Amino acid sequence: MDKLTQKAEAVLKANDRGSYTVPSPKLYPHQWLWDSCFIAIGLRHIDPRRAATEIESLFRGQWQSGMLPHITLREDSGYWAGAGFWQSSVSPAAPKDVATSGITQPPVVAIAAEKVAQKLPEAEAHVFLKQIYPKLLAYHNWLYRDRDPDNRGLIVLVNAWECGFDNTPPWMHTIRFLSPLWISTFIKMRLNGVFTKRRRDTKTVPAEQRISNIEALKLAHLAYMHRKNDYDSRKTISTSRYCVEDIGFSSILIAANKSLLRIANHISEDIPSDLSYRFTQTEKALEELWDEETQMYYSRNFHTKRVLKQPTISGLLPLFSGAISKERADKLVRTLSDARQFGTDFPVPTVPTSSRYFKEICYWQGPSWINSNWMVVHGLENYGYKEKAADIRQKSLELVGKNGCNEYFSALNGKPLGASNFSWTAALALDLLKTT
Ligand code: 9WN
Repeated sequence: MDKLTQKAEAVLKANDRGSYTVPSPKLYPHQWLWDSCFIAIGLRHIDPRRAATEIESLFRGQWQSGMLPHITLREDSGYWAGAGFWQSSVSPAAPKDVATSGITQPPVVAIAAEKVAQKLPEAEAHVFLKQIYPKLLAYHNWLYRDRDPDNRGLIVLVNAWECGFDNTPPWMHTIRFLSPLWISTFIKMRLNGVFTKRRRDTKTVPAEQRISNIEALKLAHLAYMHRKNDYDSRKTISTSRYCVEDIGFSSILIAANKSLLRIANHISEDIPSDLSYRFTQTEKALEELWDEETQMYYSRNFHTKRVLKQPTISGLLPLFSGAISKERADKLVRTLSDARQFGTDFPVPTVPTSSRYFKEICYWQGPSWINSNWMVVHGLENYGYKEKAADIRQKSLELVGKNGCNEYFSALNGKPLGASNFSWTAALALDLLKTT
């Protein structure tokens, strides 16, 4: 076995909690939605049954409404936004026997389920998909029913945590003036230190590599407002100004919708026609988020329809959706390869280096992450850019091979950043290695 495989397998083993895997034992001691999906995609190469369990375990947290929460919580973990913070029981739709968060995360799950099934013996794959399909369907139904109030096909997010790229510039721009009284009082009373003590991440990782206290408190405020609405998405969307039609989320959803259609076909089920119509709407609606002037896709404020013109890697994810034209794809690939934008020595930066928001070592504001690289690689393959895809695949593997399974890396010099032994880095490195 080569060294990288050994290292990655060891990380996944150490972070395994039986039926699910924690992203990082110290920093993230619960089960996260898109993390478990990426983890299952890698685990399928080692133990496809365990990978299937990783997906199945996510659904312990599914709400009666169909919502899949971004965190399914364990007790007494010390994570600052735990069960007492979310109080999921305020919603009658929340599961009774397990505490969860009240928001979702990028819908990678149907993609992961399809990929895991490909590695199971056919009879087992059939049983797995049969059993998981109604739950996946309920989740996609919830996204369209509760998060697409205008029936346009673009999913509305109520918190930056939902997009997965937490402190990404367009979201931080959206909440720049959000200043509830409790946060200003908090600042006036110089309580910063109190919150810093509650945070585990800045104890293990230098603070300048993480989301700032103020940004995190603002996201906590958005979560609190949503909780006050008993996590009723329609209420929150109609009352909150901080709602975003997120380009990354909808791009991933398109890819996931396609997986769901193939899963349905595999087990001879029919997706309800009104839902499959909504799928096609999302594909068409991506075009609304294209900006001719800068030749890029952006997220948009749901209420004002103002485009959030802070370029990020999410604007490249329409490649992953496979739903844009070849002409648009060509333009994105040009931007991806441009040395002044995304074409760094250790690609792909989450924010282009030319942007005034680029920060080399700060979380989702510049560093290269293996999950976004994985989506870019598949996006390039969708459009036949084989060499470019192979190049990013190779560079991602080198990053992990040389530096370890860190959470993220400097896009300028490859320096490992964030948590070490991070599960999805290990899992997706395995997948990148095994699927060449
Ligand atoms: C909040 C677990 C998660 C990832 C997210 C990443 C980070 C949490 C946090 O960690 O978010 O959900 O505490 O910062 O931004 O993408 O799923 O790895």
